[in-house]
Amino acid sequence: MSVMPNQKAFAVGSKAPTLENGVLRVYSMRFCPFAQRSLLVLAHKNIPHEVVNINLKSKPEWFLQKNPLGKVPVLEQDDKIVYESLICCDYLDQVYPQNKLTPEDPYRQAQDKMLVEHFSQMMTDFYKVRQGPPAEMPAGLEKFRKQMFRFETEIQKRGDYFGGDKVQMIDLMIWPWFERMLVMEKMLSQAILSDGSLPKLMAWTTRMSECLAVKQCRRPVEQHLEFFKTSKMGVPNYDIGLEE
Ligand SMILES: N[C@@H](CCC(=O)N[C@@H](CS)C(=O)NCC(=O)O)C(=O)O
Repeated sequence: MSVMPNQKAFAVGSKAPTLENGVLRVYSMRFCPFAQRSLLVLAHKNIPHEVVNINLKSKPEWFLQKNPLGKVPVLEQDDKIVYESLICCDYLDQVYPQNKLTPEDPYRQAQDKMLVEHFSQMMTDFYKVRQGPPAEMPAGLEKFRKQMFRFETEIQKRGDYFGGDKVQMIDLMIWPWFERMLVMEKMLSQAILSDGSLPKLMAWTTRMSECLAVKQCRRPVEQHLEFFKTSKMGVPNYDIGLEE
């Protein structure tokens, strides 16, 4: 369904690939959690699309013309351009009505958006811990775990998924960071999620891992680890796992 998802990243000086009439394209980066949000929605709704990967350290001029913020994801179709992951995902859910992901109830929609805000704040803190001095890691992780209880309590109230009895937008919007947390646990040899204190959330991660869209958009653990390593060295390898 998706074309070119494993194409090497386009860099500065490259020629913009031609976009055929009517084709929906997503500009992505293979390890970007924000771009993964859009890819998850596309997969869940079975929307035909093609993927163009961007080298974010050396962005093509033509990419910056599409999104002056210089970030992925970006959607493009004919003369339409949409960027910012949450806006892209809402747009896709409105334009492609199959497998609707947004709840009908406006209050529920507001609650879900607030939860995404809490999540974004928590992940900003988490990345600071990950990037910071190793000595500060235990205290930082403890704070992170405390914030995680909000999600444990929330899923207890909601059901099998944050969306209730089925995967909804809220589940897909937060999933990419859970994929990475599970990788971080391996990397740090430290329980972040799976120390037993967040049983409902852990059960949700297992359920989500079995979801088809999640399987289709996942990167292998070794690739995440390699990407993290190369990023930390300041030379992110966007093409890990692709043929030379
Ligand atoms: N708020 C944006 C964040 C997207 C974002 O930060 N993407 C990163 C890659 S993971 C990016 O494109 N970074 C390039 C840059 O900031 O120059 C969204 O939700 O789409």
